[in-house]
Amino acid sequence: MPSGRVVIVGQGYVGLPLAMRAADVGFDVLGYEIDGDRLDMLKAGRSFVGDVSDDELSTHIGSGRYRASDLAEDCAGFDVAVITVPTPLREGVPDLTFIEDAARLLGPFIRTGVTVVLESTTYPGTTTELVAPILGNLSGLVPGEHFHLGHSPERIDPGNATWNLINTPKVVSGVNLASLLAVKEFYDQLCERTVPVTSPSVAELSKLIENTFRHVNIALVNELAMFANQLDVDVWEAIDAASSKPFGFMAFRPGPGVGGHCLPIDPSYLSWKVRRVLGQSFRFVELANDVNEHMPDHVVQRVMLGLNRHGRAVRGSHVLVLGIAYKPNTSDARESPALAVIDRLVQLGATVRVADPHVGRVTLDPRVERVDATEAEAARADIVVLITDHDDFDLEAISRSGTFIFDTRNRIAGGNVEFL
Ligand code: SAJ
Repeated sequence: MPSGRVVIVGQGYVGLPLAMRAADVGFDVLGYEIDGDRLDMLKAGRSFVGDVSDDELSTHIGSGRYRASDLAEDCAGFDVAVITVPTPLREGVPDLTFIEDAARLLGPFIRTGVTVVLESTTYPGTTTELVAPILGNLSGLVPGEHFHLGHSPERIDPGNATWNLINTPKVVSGVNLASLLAVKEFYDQLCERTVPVTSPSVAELSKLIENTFRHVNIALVNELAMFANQLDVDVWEAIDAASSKPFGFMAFRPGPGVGGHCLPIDPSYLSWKVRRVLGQSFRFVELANDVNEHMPDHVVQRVMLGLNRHGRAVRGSHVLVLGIAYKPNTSDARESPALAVIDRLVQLGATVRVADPHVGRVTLDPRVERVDATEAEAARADIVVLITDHDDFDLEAISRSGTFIFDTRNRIAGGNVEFL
């Protein structure tokens, strides 16, 4: 039975599941969270992370294995500390202030023999060039020599019913062999399989490769979809046919754009590093960004053309948008292409109603009305635009309305439907 004190800095969709797993296996866990609302919820045993239930959180609070805090002194005495804070972009530039703040928080509490791990997604070199000096300077100890330091990329896919922290292989690294072994030892107690690599930079790059691979391939099929539509070839059927190849192919499908907390952001950490250090452009990433960021405009253009064929201008038309979330069956609207499509349609003078049962409060133009996705609502519209294909949308009812539908996910059959 593992024992020891674990501090996890950042209790979001990565940090809270990690905290729960560490408590599950026997560690005493301190979840450090600076957001007051989140902290209040955690202390009350209420989870704001879909993959963590209130029961699980309350059980660990009740057993004394988990507590949440925003007091720096509560981090004292840790054996293992994991940094799971956001790494956003600010005007296209990586923002590592949360990582820096976390390192400054932990630095004074570093003791000989402890282990610190960075999980946040970032460009190669962050662990050794940014985190290590802060920890070393604040503790007076030497990373790798007096305490262990490494990087282990997060692979949490919120809502994924198949793959989770336990059964997803975990890449682990250390600034030296002793650190690698210490980081590996920690995660071997949490995960079924760890994947040691020779340096934190390799671990950091591996994560960026995973998401850049998706971003670039999604951009490929998005650009292909725009051309195939003009060539009057069904790209969706062609991708399905290509998928029959049992080797050497992975299907990606066109969409209204790329949202979420990973794909629109992570690849730009790589291209920024290449430009900053090498003075060169990572053309695949920059091109993929251009294509994927263009998709909301392409959707609006197709809506305009569709309305035009039905003798209507966008201005004054009633548009029902189905979906706000960035991908199906999630409440997450971060970077969602739906937000850009809605804004552009409002700017063009359309009356826009939006249906998304998963997404709660979200900032929309005050003229946009939230409605239910019903046949009646579809019948009131001049066009229905499917952006996010949530499983609980009754798409047959929407199609029965007879209203012209622009389907960006190729989910609806019918003579009144056009797709991306
Ligand atoms: N998308 C497409 N076409 C596709 C796949 C996705 O347009 O063929 C769009 C989605 O609609 C969404 C965006 O791209 O707007 C991102 O979709 P995603 O399936 O990549 O989902 P994410 O952003 O939640 O990615 C996460 C990542 N997980 C981690 O970073 C730990 C990613 O590495 C996973 O591969 C992905 O989940 C997954 O497989 O579910």
